[in-house]
Amino acid sequence: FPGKSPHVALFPGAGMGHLTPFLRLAAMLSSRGCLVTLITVKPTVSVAESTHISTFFSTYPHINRLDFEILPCNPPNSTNTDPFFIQFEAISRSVHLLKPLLLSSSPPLSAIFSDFAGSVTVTPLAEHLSIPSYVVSTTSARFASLLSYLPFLFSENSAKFGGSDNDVQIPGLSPLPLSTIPPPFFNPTLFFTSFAISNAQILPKAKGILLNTFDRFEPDTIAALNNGSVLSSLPPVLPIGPFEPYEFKKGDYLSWVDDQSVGSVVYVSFGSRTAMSKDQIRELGDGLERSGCPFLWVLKSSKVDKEDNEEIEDLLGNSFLERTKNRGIIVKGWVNQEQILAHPAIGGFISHCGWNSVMEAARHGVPVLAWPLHGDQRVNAEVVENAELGVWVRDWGWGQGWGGEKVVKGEEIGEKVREMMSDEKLRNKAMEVGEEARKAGQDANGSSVKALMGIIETLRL
Ligand code: BUP
Repeated sequence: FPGKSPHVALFPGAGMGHLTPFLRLAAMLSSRGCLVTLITVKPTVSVAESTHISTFFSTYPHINRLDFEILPCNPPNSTNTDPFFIQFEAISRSVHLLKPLLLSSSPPLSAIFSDFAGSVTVTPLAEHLSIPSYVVSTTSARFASLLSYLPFLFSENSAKFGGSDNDVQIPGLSPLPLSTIPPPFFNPTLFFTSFAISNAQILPKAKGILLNTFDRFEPDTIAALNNGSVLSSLPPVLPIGPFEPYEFKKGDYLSWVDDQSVGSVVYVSFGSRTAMSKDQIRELGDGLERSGCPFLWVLKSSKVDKEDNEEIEDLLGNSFLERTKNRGIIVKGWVNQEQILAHPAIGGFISHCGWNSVMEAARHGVPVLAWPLHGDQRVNAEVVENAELGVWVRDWGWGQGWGGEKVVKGEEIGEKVREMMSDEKLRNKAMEVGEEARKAGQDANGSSVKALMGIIETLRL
C-alpha cells in the first residue's frame, strides 16, 4: 500500500446491529492497509456485545482498542425507556470524556467513522479537533434518506407530515407509504424522534456518509441522495456494502444443517433485540411445524440477552419439541448467522429485516420472508421486496409495543413459509441479487470495492 497508512478511529453505536457492521468495517479497513482504532463503549448493553468485542480483539490483535467509559444516565422525565437508546443518551452525555482519548491517539487520527446514532456526539467533536469525520449508516439507503429528511418533515413549512394522507414524500424518492414510517416519528417530542432529528441535523457537517448497501440493490435511492435531490446539503453518500464477515467459527447446530438437503431449510431469526410475545412465539412454532420444512430457529424472549432466561420447553411446550425433534433445531443464544446463510441447505430466511440481516441474505442470495416488527424494518422490507430478494406480508403488522398487537396464526405462517420455500422464481431472483452483491463487494472493479478504496486513498493524502 503506497503512501502513508491512514489511522481511522471507529465509533460504533449500541447493540449488535450497530456493533457488527463496525467490527466488519474495522477488519475491512485493516486488511486494506489502514491503522484502525476501535472505540469500545463501556459498559455494553448486552452480553453479546462484550463477548464479540473480546473475540474480535483476540482475532485481530493489531487493531487498537480504546475503551470509553461512559457515565450512567437515564435522566428523570426522559421519554426514553429502551435500554439501547438509554445507552445512546449516556454516550452523548459523556462526550467530554472522549476528547482526551481522541487527542492521545498515536499516530494522530486521519479520520473518525461514527455510527449515525453517535454523530451528534462525534461530528462536532471531530470538527473541533480538525479531524475529518464520516457517518456510517447501519440501515438501508431508503431509511437513511428518511432520517436525513426528518428535520424537514417537521419544519414549519411542511404542511403536514408528508403532504398526502397515505404517503410520505421525500424529494427524489418514490413515496414512502405512511404505514412503513415508524409510528414514534409522528411525535417529535419522543426521545427516539428528537434523537434521530438531532443526528440528522449534523449530517451536512460530515465528510461523507458510508452505507452498508450496494449500488445495484438501491440504485434510485443512492442516486437521489448523491445528486442532491433528497437534500442539497448532504455530503457524498458512499455505498460500500455488503460488509464482509470477519469471523467464521463453526457452531454445533451446523452439523445438523450439514445433514439437510440443498435449499430445504428455513432459517428463522428476528435479530438481536426483537422479542415476540409468547403467544406469537407459539403460533410461529405452529406455523413452522405446519410448513413441513426443516427449520433452524434462533429464539429470543427478551429484548436484552442478559434477561433472556426462559427455557425453550416453557415457551413452546414439550409436546411441540417432541413432535419437531427430527425436523428442526431451536437455538437460544448466539449463532453465527452469516455462516448459516452461507450454507447451501438454507433455502429461505424468515427475517425481521434488520439491515445487517438483509445484507447478509443478499450476499448469499437467500430468499427472505419479511416480517418487520419495529424501527427501520418496514422501510427495509419494502426495499427487500423491490429488489426482488423477498416477499412481505404487509398485514402481519408492527410488532409488540409498536402498535401491532395482532397475533398472526400458525396456519397463515405455515402457508407463507411453504409458498416462499417453493417459489422458484423468487429463488432465482435472490440468486441474481447474490451475484450482484458479490460483484459489488469482491471484484476489483466492483462498485463497493471502488468506493471503499477511494475513501482510503483520500485519507492517505
Ligand atoms: Br440474534 C443473532 N447471530 O444469533 P440486524 C444475530 N446475529 O450473528 P438487529 C448473529 O447480528 P438493529 C445471532 O447476523 C446481524 O449481523 C446478524 O443485526 C447477527 O438486526 C446482527 O439484522 C443483527 O441489523 O439490529 O439485531 O435487530 O435493530 O440495529 O437492526
